[in-house]
Amino acid sequence: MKQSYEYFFVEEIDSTNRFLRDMVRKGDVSRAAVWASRQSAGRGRLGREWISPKGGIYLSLSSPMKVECPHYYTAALGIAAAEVLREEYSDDIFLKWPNDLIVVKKQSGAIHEAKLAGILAEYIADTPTEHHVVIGIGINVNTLPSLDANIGGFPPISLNTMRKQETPLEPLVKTLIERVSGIWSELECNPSRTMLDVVERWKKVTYTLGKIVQIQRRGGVVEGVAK
Ligand code: BT5
Repeated sequence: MKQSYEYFFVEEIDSTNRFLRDMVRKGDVSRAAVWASRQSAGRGRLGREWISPKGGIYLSLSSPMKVECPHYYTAALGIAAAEVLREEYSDDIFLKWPNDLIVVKKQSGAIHEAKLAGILAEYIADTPTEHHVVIGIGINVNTLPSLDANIGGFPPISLNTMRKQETPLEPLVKTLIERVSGIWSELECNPSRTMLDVVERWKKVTYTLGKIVQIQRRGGVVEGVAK
């Protein structure tokens, strides 16, 4: 059964994840989506910054966490975003494990990878009722942030640079919320079957399968081929 999600739009906020996390912690909302036109202090992982000017999508969703493995919620959001962006815009868009959406192009034999979107997942245990996830995605749509080339990582790319035209934000945000809340509702109602479904859908949009990956663990870095 599809759960209903409360929906909030704000013109500017420091961080949609911070805003939604605080509301969830206070018990004001449980299943909700917050979309902002811009963020003044957008957050990446490990204290990094997400540059968030007007023209991009900054969206966070929250849900009670029903399955034991919270990573399925993050994967589901990444899969939903990759599916929607691939269906609407380009097959060159992939989900790169664990939290990036990248565009991969072959040009004169060389492979170019650029970052279109990033995902930030937070798990909240100190809510008045049950545990929650708050997961946000930032997508470069009609704006291309300039990044310090010395930081490393992928160069940024936007839908605008790929398509050479502006993309209306609101229909894309609504489609994303629909798709994510659909999979999350399934995770709540039918966890075992949906977890299998998430893995199958992930295989269709991932760029990591068959590639060498490194996993940071307590005992050091483990390297292997993603299967
Ligand atoms: C991420 O972190 O990729 C997660 C970004 C999540 C942003 C969303 S927006 C809605 C919600 N509210 C928030 O406050 N956050 C979430 P990470 O893998 O740590 O990548 C951060 C790195 O990406 C930075 O250090 C830069 O190198 C680069 N970067 C920053 N802004 C970028 C942008 N707009 N496009 C591409 N790369 C960017």
